[in-house]
Amino acid sequence: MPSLSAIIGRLNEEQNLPLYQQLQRGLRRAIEMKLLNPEDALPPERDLAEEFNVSRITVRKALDGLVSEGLLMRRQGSGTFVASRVEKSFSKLSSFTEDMTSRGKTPRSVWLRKSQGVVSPEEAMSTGFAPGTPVYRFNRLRYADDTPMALEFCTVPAFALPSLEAVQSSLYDALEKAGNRPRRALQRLRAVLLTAPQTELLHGKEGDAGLLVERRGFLQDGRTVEFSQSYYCGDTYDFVAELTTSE
Ligand code: 16G
Repeated sequence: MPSLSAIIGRLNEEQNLPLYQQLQRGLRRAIEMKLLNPEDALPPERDLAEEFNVSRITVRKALDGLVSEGLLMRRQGSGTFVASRVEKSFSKLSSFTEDMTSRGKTPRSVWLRKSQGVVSPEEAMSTGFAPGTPVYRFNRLRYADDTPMALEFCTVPAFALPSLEAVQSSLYDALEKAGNRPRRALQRLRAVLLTAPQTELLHGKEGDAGLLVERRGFLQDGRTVEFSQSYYCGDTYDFVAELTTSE
């Protein structure tokens, strides 16, 4: 990578714009013009401060702003990188854990709720479960490394798992072990406005556009084994599908 000052130019005390904003503007432009690419590592803050002849506090402030805009990401212990959008296949029946692992990221979840009960009227409508069917519910905030990626609500019929505690890090692993991993699924995607609590969890900004992906998974014999709703920040995901003509 060429030196950043060669890309961005020198910062100028004389300008009306504060130095940290000049640095931010330069980095933003460099990312937009693809002079800096996803996953490129930025030099350490100390080196940037020296290169641009500003204090480390100025550099830190500039980078903090770009991290919260989602243009940069920090990885603990290894520095600051240009953020990459996650491409997710819309035609593969994969799990969050598999999606993230295949991209070299470490999946992690923060549990918000794990409970058992009977199917709610709303769940009964989306799953076809008869009223009274025992279910497990899993609500997690899902991370790739240190970045929150999705807020997920899953409902699984109790017959599909040996216990509530069977799900530790991956729901699909637990279903697989029980011989009940979904083999087919229906999926629907729609744009949503994230609510204030959702944006807070996903580190977004109020009014951010989000994506809601709902999946209903089926066993080989046609029984529903999963109903899940996943909320993503609109700017972190690209959903990609391969289309072919039917012969
Ligand atoms: C994905 C699935 C979700 C499934 C979860 C299992 C989409 C849109 N949704 O997030 O339906 O419950 O993976 O992940 O892909 P896990 O096995 O890592 O818990």
